[in-house]
Amino acid sequence: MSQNISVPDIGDFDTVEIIEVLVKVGDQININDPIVTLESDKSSVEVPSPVAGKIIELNIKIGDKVSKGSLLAKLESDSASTEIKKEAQEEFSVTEKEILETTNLKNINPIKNINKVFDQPYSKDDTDPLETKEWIESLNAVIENDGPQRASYLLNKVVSVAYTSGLVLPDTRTTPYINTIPTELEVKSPGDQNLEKKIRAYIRWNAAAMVVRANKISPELGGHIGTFASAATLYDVGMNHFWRAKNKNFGGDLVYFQGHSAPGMYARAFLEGRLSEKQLNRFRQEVDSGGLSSYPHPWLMPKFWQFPTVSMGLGPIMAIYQARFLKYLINRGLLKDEDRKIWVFIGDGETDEPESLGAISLAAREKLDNLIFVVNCNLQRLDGPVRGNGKIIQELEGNFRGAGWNVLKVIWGSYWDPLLKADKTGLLMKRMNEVVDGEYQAMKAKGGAYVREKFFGKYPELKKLVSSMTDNDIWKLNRGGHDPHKVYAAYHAAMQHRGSPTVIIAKTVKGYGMGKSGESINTTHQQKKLDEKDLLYYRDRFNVPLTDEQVKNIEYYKPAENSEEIKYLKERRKKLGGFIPERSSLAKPIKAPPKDIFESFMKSTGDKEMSTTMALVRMLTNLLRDENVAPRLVPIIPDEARTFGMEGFFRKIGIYAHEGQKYEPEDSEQLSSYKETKSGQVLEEGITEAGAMSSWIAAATAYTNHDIEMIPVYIFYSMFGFQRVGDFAWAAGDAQARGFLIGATAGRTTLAGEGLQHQDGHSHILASMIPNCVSYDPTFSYEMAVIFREGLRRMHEKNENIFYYITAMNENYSHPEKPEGADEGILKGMYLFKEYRNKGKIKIQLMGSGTILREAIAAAKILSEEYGVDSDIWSVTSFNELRKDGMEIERKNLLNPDSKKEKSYVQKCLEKRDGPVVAVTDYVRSFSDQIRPYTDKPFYSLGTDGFGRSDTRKKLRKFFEVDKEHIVAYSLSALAQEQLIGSDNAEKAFKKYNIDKKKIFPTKL
Ligand SMILES: Cc1ncc(C[n+]2csc(CCOP(=O)(O)OP(=O)(O)O)c2C)c(N)n1
Ligand SMILES: [Mg+2]
Repeated sequence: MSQNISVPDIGDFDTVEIIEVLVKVGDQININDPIVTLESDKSSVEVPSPVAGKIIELNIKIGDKVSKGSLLAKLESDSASTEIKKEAQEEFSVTEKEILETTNLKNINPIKNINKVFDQPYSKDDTDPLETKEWIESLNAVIENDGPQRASYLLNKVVSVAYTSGLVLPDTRTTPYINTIPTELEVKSPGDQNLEKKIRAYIRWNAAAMVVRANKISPELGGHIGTFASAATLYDVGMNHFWRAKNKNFGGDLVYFQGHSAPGMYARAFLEGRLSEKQLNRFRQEVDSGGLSSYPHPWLMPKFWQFPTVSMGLGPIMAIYQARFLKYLINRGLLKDEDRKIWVFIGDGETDEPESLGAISLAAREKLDNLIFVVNCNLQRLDGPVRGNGKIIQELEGNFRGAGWNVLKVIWGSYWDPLLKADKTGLLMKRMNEVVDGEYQAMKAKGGAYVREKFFGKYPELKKLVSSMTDNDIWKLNRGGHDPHKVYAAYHAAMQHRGSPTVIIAKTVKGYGMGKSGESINTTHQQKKLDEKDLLYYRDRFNVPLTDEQVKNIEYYKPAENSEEIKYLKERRKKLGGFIPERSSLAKPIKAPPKDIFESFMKSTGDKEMSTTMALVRMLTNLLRDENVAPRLVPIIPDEARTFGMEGFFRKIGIYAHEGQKYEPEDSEQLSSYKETKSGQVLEEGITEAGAMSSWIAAATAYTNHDIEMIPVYIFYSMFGFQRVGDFAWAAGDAQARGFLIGATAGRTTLAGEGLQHQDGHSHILASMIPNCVSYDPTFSYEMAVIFREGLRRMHEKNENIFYYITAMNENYSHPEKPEGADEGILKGMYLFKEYRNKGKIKIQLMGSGTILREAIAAAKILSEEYGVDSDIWSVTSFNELRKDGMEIERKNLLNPDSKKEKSYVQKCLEKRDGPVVAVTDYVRSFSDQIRPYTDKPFYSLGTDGFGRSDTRKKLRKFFEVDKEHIVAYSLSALAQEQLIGSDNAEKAFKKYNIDKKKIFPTKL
């Protein structure tokens, strides 16, 4: 049966042009195959076929203008069914089913299989304990007779009814200051506690010894002892029982280690035989290769560290988006679901960083039950207590619970269990609740007698409770994070939990075991020296089998290979699939797409005007037709797709949404409808550059973390790029990210109306600071195409560990044909775009980049026609790349004074060219100034130094003095300064163009 294919609703546009016809008569096409590409002045979008079949008639050609309803083609359909609708329906029903499953109370907050509510001791403030007892007994009766589900229902019902009658309800964000998991429900560790304790002691010792040794070599070196000392148990339980390594059968759990706990990871790797004593001795001495990096830096230890975490706050948010990206890969069918987990270790002080907690609601919304945070609450940060006047654990519990996380508090160790049980007054819990962190910290610094007095002494009943205990017994009352049983139980519960992410909030002691030298004191963080006495104390505290002499020599301790300890440690890791951390990649490279995908961009656009952003989006659309590239592209946008003309991607490849689409979008009839789907490809992040950047990093490092090469393309307002998330970009460099960052709406004068906060005139300078970031500021679509294609080849086919930053503009203009042989120059950073040879007497070298190159081109014409000045026009695609080349060559020449001097690429380009250089960009002058030393010529730069402001492009370019008139006038003045022409030419131009010589320099305006 024949069927018409017409233009669907195209939104805001009346008529649009057909720029590509993607089928021909006789083609057999599938449902959703693109028929034509339409382009408005803002974006291009493909029209998909609503049915499958054979094209029997084409009713349009390239260049035709069409509107909604215009007939495009006729097709002999395979079936007249409305398959799209059916497909959508199926997707919806699957999603709905899943939603029902995951919103099920049982999954979100598994009701524990308890028999009855624990007998609460009477509280002193209870005015009617008997009545309270009756309520509790009723609850117990429901639990026993009708089960916990019913009990939970009743409680919820009572609370909501109370709420509607206006009763002020208790604040339920937090729970009492005790462990979340009741003692009787703790799952016991199957491990050999005796051996594990010994292993932990050796690791602690070796970590501290390594730091002290480094510090002995030079006080400039050293590291941190106190942090790992507080976290050793938290790491060890994970290493011995939970964290599964990557191997040929399993993708591996991913663990984000707290940056400055690195010594502990090295110390364990030493026992495992992965690091030698020699390597430990080279902690923080990396220059002569083979040293161990201060913190987790994949760039410096590419076979070991996976995640750069030491800049506080980046680890947690990157990990959240990592967990989300893992689900994305699974939902898109690119990875199989192996129930891998992402574990994240952060300090309690680190939670002050907005990035640490800023994305926790996303984690809950996305139901990231593959994510487990462990917050090590040692109550201290660098200078002092984290919340001296409050309780960080309670504060975090409130935040995470409020966001929808499963919260497991591990506050008290097993030694407290009998006391809590024995207390019939309720005062112990009351006291636990009322003591603030500043006091808790002081108690661990001051000993058992102090605790008896200050903690238990407040209430006579509590003092009595511990009257039979010695001060030492009281001192031994341990904190949950140091108790392997409690930690195991929490980890186990976290592993079982489904439907939301889990946070384990563990209470520990900073500098645990360091005694007077650094246990729970305000200066613990920076303690990197331990004198002999301190070392002997530390050895004794953990029973490390070293002689006094060995301790004095700060020897490491490693039991023999066939010792029980080493055998156990290795056997545990073998069971868990290998060692952690370990960085590797088995990803297959992606074959760069054939040239023809980019061919159309090499031609002139004639009268047709477009922006480089549009050209890029078109390029991406073309790439989605390449079978190798298409599935791996990850377009990432923080709520600006429409600004960049990318809304066509919504329908074409879908927006990733783990629950699919539970609503019919308002614009469902339109070609660019807002389509959310479980297998969606676009990551529409909302207004979070930090989140989008974290997603980009996850995708850009998928080749190592998931063994699959992905091509992330993150498009953002260039002003909200490096300036906003510069530290992430730096971390991306460290992590060896591969992918594209696109700074759109770039250029101080090109993003006209938006004003000071939006107009970027320096992102390239910021990008230039990252050693493995390759950056370009192209003007024409063929430059963009050549650069993008090379980026694909270098990063994703050749696997170079670099990433690209490319600026794209929103100014529409026509694009010329690519000059013959320009490719090499485009990639190296400059090429001769055009040469004026009218009079052949006086010459000037005009350089420009981005949209301002066009001002230079216009200026060259004026200079030639009106002033008889010839010019060479250079399109500088990358001042940054030219600078890198220049620096390297200069260094080489300095190192080899006797050898023939090599020339930098800039020198080679200019050596046979006459006249001074005038370089002009839409960026601050220091951008083009970078190549000043390599030109061997007088050099004048024009740029947009100063704060932006809103106005038209024309006025802004005049204001910043980068318009064609200023280029002409300043060029003439430069030639006069070089005594190549008289100054009257420049004066004439200043007058002609009304250039106010008294105008204040724009940086001061
Ligand atoms: C962004 C950033 N700011 C500052 C620092 C310096 N710094 C390193 S550790 C630290 C204190 C960390 O305290 P916490 O997170 O509680 O970790 P702990 O050592 O107590 O486990 C600070 C301020 C940093 N690494 N990163
Ligand atoms: Mg801390």
